[in-house]
Amino acid sequence: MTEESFSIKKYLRDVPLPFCPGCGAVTVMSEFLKAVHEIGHRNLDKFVFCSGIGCSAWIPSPHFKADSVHTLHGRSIPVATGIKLIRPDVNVVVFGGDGDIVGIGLSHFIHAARRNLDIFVIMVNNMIYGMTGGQVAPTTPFKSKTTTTPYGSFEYPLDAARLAATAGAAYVARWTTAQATELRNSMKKALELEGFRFIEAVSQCPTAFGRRAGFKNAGEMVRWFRDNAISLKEAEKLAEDELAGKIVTGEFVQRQRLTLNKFVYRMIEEARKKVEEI
Ligand SMILES: Cc1ncc(C[n+]2csc(CCOP(=O)(O)OP(=O)(O)O)c2C)c(N)n1
Ligand code: SF4
Repeated sequence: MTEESFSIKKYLRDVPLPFCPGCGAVTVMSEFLKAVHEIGHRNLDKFVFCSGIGCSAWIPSPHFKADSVHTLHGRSIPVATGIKLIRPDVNVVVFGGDGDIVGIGLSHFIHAARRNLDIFVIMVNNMIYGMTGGQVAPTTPFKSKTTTTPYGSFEYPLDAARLAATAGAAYVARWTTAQATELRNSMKKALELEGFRFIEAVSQCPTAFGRRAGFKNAGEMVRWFRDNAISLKEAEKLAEDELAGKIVTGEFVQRQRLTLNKFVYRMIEEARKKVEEI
């Protein structure tokens, strides 16, 4: 069998993409599709995509040639829960921004990880509410200037990867868009695992975050990621104040636990047997 080369066009509808030039969402989109291709898929027929509202939520819908649900802001995980429970045979993948997934949607995120719901969540962490023009997000770096924090944010950012790992996720990793190969390999791994899988892709939003935070362009932001990304091993050796400004990347957890789906279907089977015995 000859290896079919990757062409992103095969996976995308002929609709213009809504992203600004240099937006990191394009890297996340293309690395995901390459990952799907590299593990042997040739279309997206075995997938259902779910997203909320935000720039990052446009990644799958309406662009992927696939079934997708564009839900309300913050509610992609509850909708994905319903889809996965009723259609355990499909791969349910959620795309969303940091505001969508760990701002308004935070409690759904924690509970899906706790329940080990069998879905794959890809969060594009651009550190801002991009689509609405650059308001501070729960992930905005300390002291960063945004439209709602003109003197700099005085809040400490949320660490979504560590939170997912603590809550019980099956697989958690964080990479930046400067680490496209690592991001893709991690996506390939997550696609083939079971349970709640979460990848945080730290990504550049040159328009709503970069300009105000003092970056000249998207390239400068990617270089910032490249120069400040450190591994979990390196991070272990640093004190808290030395970690300021660093982006800790790598695989945070990989564990096996019964998934919510398997548990629910097992219970249904047991209940059925009991009824038949009566
Ligand atoms: C219930 C609700 N509240 C607020 C909004 C307005 N809104 C739309 S997108 C968004 C935030 C987008 O930020 P994020 O999820 O991080 O995605 P990004 O655009 O940065 O990719 C907000 C607040 C909305 N659509 N619905
Ligand atoms: S506003 Fe930011 S996140 Fe939205 S498309 Fe533009 S660069 Fe990307």
